[in-house]
Amino acid sequence: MANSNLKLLGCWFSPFALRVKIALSIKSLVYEDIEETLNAKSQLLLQSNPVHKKIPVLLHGDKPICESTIIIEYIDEVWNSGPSILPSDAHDRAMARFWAAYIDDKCMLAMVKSVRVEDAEKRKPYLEEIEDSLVTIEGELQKCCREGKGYFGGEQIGLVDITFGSLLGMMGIIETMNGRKMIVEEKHPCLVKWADRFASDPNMKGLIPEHEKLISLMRLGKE
Ligand SMILES: N[C@@H](CCC(=O)N[C@@H](CS)C(=O)NCC(=O)O)C(=O)O
Repeated sequence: MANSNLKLLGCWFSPFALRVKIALSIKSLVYEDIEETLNAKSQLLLQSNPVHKKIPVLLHGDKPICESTIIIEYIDEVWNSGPSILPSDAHDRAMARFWAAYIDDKCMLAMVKSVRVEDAEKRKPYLEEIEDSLVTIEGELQKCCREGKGYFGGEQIGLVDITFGSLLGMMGIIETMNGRKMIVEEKHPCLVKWADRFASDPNMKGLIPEHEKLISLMRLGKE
């Protein structure tokens, strides 16, 4: 959809910016993708998100919207140019928000901590936390699969899919760092299929950051 007057302040490697890009793609919205540098934040970013000073920020005209999940919900409310990202039923919507919060509070937090820790021994408890949360997320996805749904959101990518799917790049980094797969067929059969489906969904075209680029960035950050 042309002329939507949208700008996204983001970073190519950010899972949070990726979430917004996926939502914009689902709604077929054209936007200006503004790549920020986080070591020297632009005046536009500081003005647009003076509280957290973080990306992503979506500018709709001159109005800024901050925080990835809030931005996704905003996009879903304002544009009906594609499938709904949140369910129409209030209880289903509450459950989608619950699982998105679980993924961020349990899985993502442990993932971020594990990436930051150099010592492999000290990393172990975080890897265990990630594994526990993956079992829980697999359990929820199995319920969706039994109902014949391909995604947490049903037949289309929804809020929970976006939230977890945006972490697959970081999961790849963790797998490389630790020399083993985290999402495996024996423990997470539905998640394995879901991850393939998610990555090859037309809405994801051109959005997934290259694994090698992410690894180089992480190595640079640790030097
Ligand atoms: N809760 C925020 C997190 C956003 C976030 O952590 N962004 C990072 C980049 S991935 C950032 O801007 N960091 C800059 C900083 O912390 O100064 C969201 O969901 O949008």
